[in-house]
Amino acid sequence: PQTIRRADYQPLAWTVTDVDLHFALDPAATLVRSRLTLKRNPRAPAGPLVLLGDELELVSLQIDGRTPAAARITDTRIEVDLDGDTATADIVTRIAPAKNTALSGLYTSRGGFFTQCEAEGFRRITWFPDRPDAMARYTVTLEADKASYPVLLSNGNLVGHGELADGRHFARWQDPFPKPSYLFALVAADLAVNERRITTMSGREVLLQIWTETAALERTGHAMESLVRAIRWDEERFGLELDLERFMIVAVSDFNMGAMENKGLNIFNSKLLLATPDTATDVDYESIEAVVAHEYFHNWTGNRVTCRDWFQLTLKEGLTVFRDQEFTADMLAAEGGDSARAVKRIDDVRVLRAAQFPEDAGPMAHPIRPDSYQEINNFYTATVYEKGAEVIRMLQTLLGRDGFRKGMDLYFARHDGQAVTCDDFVAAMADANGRDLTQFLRWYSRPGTPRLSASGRYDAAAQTYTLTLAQRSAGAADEALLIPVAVGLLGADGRDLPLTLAGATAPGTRLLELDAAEQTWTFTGVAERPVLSLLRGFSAPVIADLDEDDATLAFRMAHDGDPFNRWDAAQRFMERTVLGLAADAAAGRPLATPEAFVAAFGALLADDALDPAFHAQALALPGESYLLERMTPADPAALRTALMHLLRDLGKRFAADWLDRHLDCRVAGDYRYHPRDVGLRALGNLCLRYLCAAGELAGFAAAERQFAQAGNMSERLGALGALVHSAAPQRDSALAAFHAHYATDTLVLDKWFALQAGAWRWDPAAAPTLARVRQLLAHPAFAATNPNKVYALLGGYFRANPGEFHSPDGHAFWAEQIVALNAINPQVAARMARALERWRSFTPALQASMRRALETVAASEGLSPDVAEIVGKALA
Ligand code: DPP
Ligand code: ZN
Repeated sequence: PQTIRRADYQPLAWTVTDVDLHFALDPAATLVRSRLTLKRNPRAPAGPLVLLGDELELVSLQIDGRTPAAARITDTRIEVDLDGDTATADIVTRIAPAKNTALSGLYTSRGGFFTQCEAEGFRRITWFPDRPDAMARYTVTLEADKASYPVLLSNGNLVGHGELADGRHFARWQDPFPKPSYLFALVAADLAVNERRITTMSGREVLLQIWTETAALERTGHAMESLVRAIRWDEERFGLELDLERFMIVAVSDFNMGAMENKGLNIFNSKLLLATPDTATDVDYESIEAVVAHEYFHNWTGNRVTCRDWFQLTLKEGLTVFRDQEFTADMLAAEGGDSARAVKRIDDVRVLRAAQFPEDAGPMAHPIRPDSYQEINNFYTATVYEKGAEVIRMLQTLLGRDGFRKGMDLYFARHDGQAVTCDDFVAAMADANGRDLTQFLRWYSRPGTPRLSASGRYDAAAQTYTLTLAQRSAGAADEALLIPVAVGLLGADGRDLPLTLAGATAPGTRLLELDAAEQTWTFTGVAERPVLSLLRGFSAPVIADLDEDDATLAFRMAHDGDPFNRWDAAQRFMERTVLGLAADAAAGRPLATPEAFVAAFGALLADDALDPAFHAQALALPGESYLLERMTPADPAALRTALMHLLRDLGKRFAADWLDRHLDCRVAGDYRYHPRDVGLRALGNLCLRYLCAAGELAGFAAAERQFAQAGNMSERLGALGALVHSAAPQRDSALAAFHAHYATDTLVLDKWFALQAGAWRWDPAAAPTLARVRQLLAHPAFAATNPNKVYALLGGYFRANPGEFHSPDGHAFWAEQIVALNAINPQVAARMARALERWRSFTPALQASMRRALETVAASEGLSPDVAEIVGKALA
């Protein structure tokens, strides 16, 4: 496999100013005619015109009307030496969209044509300098059978349409903004539209459209509301306005990613667009709002200013994730106040810890701006996205909201219409604020999760508290990072003490800037021995190593004035408890939950002052994949035993309280997506989870009742999940009832697949989950060609069910499935392949079967670069 390096970047010798595309659409053989207007790049070393292709049939190539005498042509590359400063290339290509199961480039889905071009899909449509710094103006003509494909869409504005012979018709679109090829899109299908006109901040009227299959039209309302809110928010928070006359979103059922920000024509995986109370959970509603906003925000951060090369991916993704996180937080806070904002922060950190921390400790570890890759599709990672967003958040924390806004304004003033680098972004932040951010830039080149440790010393006589912070990064790099560390000090009554540092006093939280390996601060006027609350709001993406005893954790769990840290204290106490139990399980000792933990947990459960959404977060155990990562060696069976013990034990001991609280959480009236109701449903469902885990008959009955009477999907799925994650006798009949109710609803069936693939084995005599997963592979509603189905069933097993998956049988099954998926869809296969990359951290017995499975895949024939990179790096 070939390695691409960031250091090798060269500007294009020939740029494209205009592209004229013509598609004669046909599922079996689509003819693509392309005319490129070429210009020599005066700022680049001289070189040939380079066009890239992938699985294309070249029909003809002409330069300035003539077949070039000396073009060098391979399967993936055309090089032509050109004279002069301008040229025109005419290229005819034939492709087979119906055979394109990789879903990259132009493909068919349920009778329509759709595209996905990021990162390198455009070269699967036509020969092109397919890289993000080649920005051109596009005119696109689509021609297709009118009865089968009545709707023909592409980027920009509709400039012509009409009838053709033989029942065919055409539409011509022109995008006024130069764009890279990865933002090209077309759709040709039988679709219906939900549309709305709104007026933007400068008084322009714009048309918003959401296109879906007719039957799904009634499910587009929430997405439309979300889009309007996103447009308003970007105007208010960043002064950024929609720049198009028309903004379209199209839903598609077969899609590798969540959604794609093509200029003016976003294409969405239907699971992130379509929702009704009966088909979507509260979590789905929140994800849809966030992703609609995310893709819309890309219109500025990504499209108007794009990436120079793919190593800069976090330039647009980290920044846009940060923007969507802030948007969601503001939306939640508008209705649910600061507590709802804290819950959003907790959610985001849960994701970071569960997905990004393990990635950063394994063979795929990379800086948010990688230095090399083999297959760029493998670098749409939690590191580039979620850690990237944390890096942007730190900039806002350091510069303040206004300073950050000034930096954004300067970034657009300087770079609108350009393809730029992460350095350019940080330079705009630095210059707009008159601040040297050279040290901060190290966050862009440092892989691994830094560790932060703290030690405090209280001097009662001097009334001072001396805090020493130290940082450590894994690997060779010993240069210190600039880490913003928000701290508070708690008094014995649990309240924040005022913080005085060098004569200046802050009420509760103070931001320290740690910019050396070790640094000390002395707080004065500290009247009592304080308890430290470190890294409030998770002010930096680090692992904080705190040496707190049980009593301190229990104290912070009850009192920390920072809601994030209060939650985090509970998580730490839970982690300590679970890992202790897992060690006992691994050693064959009897399991007993420590009473100190039970007492602290009981107090938290009894706290009636807590907002329900926060309460649900605080009482939920840390995720299994996060815990597995914290365990040495990782022993999924022992961890599962520990988790089951703890859930059962807490469920039983507090059975009456869980039941009362469950009843208190009932929401009356019609479904609303509102933080208050969402929080109540989350807490009510969590109560059912503990009760059913404990095998409480009253819990089974309550879950069965809620399942039968549910007025919305959150209640229905919450109850079903509680039954499935238990030994309830109602388990199978509830699953069957759910299936019967939604038998023709493919999106909802994904939930049904995922739930079963993720099921724990509460009855030790029951068959392993693998048996059920194998059965479901043959279920008529399953299709290995549909990414959502694969993510639900195989992802639900490989990634969301470590306690069942990690066994020699599970690993052999994994190898078999990866080889099969590789032949269908390399991107999807590579995602699933990542489930074994951390194999070296497991117990020796599991390492052996994992290694065998990885070697089986590595040795298989026809391995895609996508999967080859993942297994190759794992085995290296
Ligand atoms: N569509 C994906 C996203 O928005 C990749 N750009 O993150
Ligand atoms: Zn994105």
